[in-house]
Amino acid sequence: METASAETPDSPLMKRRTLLRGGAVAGLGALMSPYTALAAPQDTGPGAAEPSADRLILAKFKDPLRTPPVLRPAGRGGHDELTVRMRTADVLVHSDLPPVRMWTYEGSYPGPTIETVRGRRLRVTWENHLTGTLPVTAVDFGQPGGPLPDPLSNYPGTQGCREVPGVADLRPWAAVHVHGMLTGGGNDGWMENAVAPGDVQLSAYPNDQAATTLWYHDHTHHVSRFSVYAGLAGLFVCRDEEERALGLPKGRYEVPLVLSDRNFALDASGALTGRLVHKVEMVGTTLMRAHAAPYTLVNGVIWPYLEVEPRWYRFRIANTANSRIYRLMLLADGEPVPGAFQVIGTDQGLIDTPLPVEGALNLSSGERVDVLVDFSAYRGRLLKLVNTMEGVPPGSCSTRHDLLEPDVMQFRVAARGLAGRFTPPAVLSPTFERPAHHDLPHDSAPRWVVIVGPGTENVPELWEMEEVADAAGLTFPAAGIVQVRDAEGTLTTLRRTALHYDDGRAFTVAHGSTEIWKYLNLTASPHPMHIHLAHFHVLSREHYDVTGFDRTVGGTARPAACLRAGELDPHERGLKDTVRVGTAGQIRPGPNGTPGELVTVAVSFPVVGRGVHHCHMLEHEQHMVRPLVVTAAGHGHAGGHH
Ligand SMILES: [Cu+2]
Repeated sequence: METASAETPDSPLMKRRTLLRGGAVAGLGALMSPYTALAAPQDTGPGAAEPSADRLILAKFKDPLRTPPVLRPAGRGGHDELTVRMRTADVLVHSDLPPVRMWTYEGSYPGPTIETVRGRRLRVTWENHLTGTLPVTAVDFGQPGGPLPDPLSNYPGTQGCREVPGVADLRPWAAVHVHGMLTGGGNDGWMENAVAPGDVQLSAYPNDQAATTLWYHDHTHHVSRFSVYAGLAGLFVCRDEEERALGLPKGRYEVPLVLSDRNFALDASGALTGRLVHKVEMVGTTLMRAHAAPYTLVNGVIWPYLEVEPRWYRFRIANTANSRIYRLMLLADGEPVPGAFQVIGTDQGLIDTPLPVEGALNLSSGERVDVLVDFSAYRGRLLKLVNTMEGVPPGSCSTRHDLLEPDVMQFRVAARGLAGRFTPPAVLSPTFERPAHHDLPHDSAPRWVVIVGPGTENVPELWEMEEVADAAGLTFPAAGIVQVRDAEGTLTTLRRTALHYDDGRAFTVAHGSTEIWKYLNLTASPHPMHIHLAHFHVLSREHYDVTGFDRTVGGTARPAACLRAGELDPHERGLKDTVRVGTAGQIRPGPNGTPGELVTVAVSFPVVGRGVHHCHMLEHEQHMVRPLVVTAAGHGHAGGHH
């Protein structure tokens, strides 16, 4: 069989046989347990399993991290081809938990990592072999009067919750989107073009973009929060010569860390059953709190450990959780290791030079980051990767914000071993450039997107706006009118043009153009905003006083006003496809306690077609989504005016 290159000798068929070997249960190289027949690995390093937080039952650091299987496409003359089969499988995620029924790509969770080479056009046949109804029990809970200090979502099981109607019977339709892939609208996995079991989605990908980590996941309209949660997510790696020349850690020293969170049902005796539970808190009757589940998985293993050598590693970290934001820190003896993460790449590729993360590595749903970590100073010691909250000591819990168990995973550093001669290259991508002032469009007004909450659907709203040239006749507040006073004192008046997915007139963009988009967050929580058919540079993050917004009317009584410039995180200084539009610091209780953020991005549109832009919190995706059209040059005017 012809292959893409000497380094990709495995056909999809061969890979599939490998994946299927071992039967229906995807194996976990784990300690002896009721659910694994595998022998315990020889464990000569430090470290042992530890109890997790109260009522979470499962031990931490009991199972080794596993790495998703790799799929390499096969060459077919001028392009590469790959078949990926979706199927229902029972997956081991912890050695003391029964196998978890999931919807998967190729029987594994996360799905296999698709390894590709830049410039090799790729055609993927996504085959839907899924069976059964959604393997997730969806529930909500809540009391009139406000959120609970220790919400039920911190704990396993469905006690005290209501079942969400209509979810148990969901059939496995699927629409696969390769997040961050620059491909035309016809191949992007349009969320309404779902395919039924027995059918296939054929998608072609130019695969001609900088080396980076993308990820593929289900995007079926209305139900992606359940289908992705059921297991439909995996990594897609693109490599190129520029990256290869850097000599970055590779092989077993290059490790993907796919983060997600899940919850499970309990049986009558209080034991975990392995049945997936999706549980959200309703605040009064008007707002669904951001989804968060108590068990953190890395590469599909709950709180794993990884034995590492005292040397440099490269980690490709992807946040594939439905909504949880990870603020990652590396702790040694309970203390944060400053500069532990050296950021070398972002959503869309390598940056110019390594940047140390001094505080937390802040990764919201959909974002990826490429980091280097040096373990050579920690011979024979245990390090922990933890999730943190602003205002909470690193490593401590915060039940109010669904952080009952902050630990993510453990690194067991070998006492012996060579550190090697690797040092991070001073120059990573010689072709990477931050946009200069003259690169930015100056002759067109920016696009405005305002995030307002809560709306009529229990989640915030995404408002597309247009500038009002003459605001003289307006009185404030007025529904759908938002005024913004920027850092220079300039007042801009905006009028809402669209809100629901099927409202008229989508943003229409010329192919190859660059536009300035401004995201203004008027809500009390951060939202990761994602644009299909595009990539962007984050230009600025600014803190705004948004207390002048009248939620009852739905407009500003006083303009949203710039308070100060904010900081971009190191991983926000590269090319991206998803950006956190935050709340300018710690979320404080009360309607007026949260300053907003204005995030400005310069977006480029290298491909053509109909896509969407949306919030990547999957619980918001169904409602905070708008179509987006990128047109070929001249098409909008051909044939004259009507
Ligand atoms: Cu959102």
